Amino acid sequence: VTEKTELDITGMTCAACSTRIEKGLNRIDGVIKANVNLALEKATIEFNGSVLSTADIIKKVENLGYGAKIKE
Ligand code: 9UX
Repeated sequence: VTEKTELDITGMTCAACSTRIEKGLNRIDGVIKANVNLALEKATIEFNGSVLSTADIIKKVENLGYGAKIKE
């Protein structure tokens, strides 16, 4: 099942930050497409919901050193 989630990202201060997060997320099994917008401090992720959850994605972002929460 393809799911889509939008996250608010904190802690990004330069363009390489957003690239790091994008690459880190795109490397994970089950992530179909991750896009990180530095200016909007937002990440959009398409993923296979039977492989991983939004919580797993948030953990990955946190492990990379940034903050993430589900966009309200
Ligand atoms: Mo830029 Mo971000 O030098 O973790 S890559 S601040």
